Amino acid sequence: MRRLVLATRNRGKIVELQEMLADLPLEIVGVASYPEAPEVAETGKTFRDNAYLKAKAIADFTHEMTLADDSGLEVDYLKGEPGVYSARYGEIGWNDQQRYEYLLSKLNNVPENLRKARFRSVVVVYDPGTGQSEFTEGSVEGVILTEPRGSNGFGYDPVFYFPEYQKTMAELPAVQKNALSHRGWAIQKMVPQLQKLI
Ligand code: ITT
Repeated sequence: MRRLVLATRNRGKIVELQEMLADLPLEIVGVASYPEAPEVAETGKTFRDNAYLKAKAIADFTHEMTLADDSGLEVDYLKGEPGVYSARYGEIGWNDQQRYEYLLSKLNNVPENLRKARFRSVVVVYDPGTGQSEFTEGSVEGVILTEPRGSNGFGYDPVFYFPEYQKTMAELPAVQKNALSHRGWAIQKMVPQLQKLI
């Protein structure tokens, strides 16, 4: 069976990606299986650039087909912040809760109609054998709440609200999040590409 390395160290992403890709005839391993693999600096200005940097660096090290996701939250009132800086928003060393509380503090007293936001994900699969890469994207629209709700998922999920479901991303069961999330859409589009590569 062909191996696919997930070029991510984010536990939340690893769990989701493993669930989403479980039906494919692939041996899926996390980058943690390669303890000497490099830490990849996300120096790109776009999700696409950073996804490619991660996939290529890990594939060059492992010589295996590699999938990377670069994703983040764009808040309209904050002109697209935190965007590519979502994982590094605020101070170094903060946890997810400290980061979303920081986001909420930036939106203090901002009315609901101005709290629109979206999650975006760019997924890339890089094949070191051919040097080819395939990109797919997904996004999902929502509203930033004033207080967190729910404990599923990770990152900004507790403050990202879907008006049509009347739930935050953190109140959705994993199966439902995976079916409608930014990463879920990007992976659904990537599956046919992966099937060609297998
Ligand atoms: P890797 O680079 O190792 O994959 P990372 O967490 O640094 O892990 P990114 O640079 O792509 O990954 O940053 C994505 C950040 O965007 C992530 O840390 C969360 O803060 C946020 N994010 C992305 N997808 C999310 C989701 O489904 N739910 C909540 N927050 C999400």
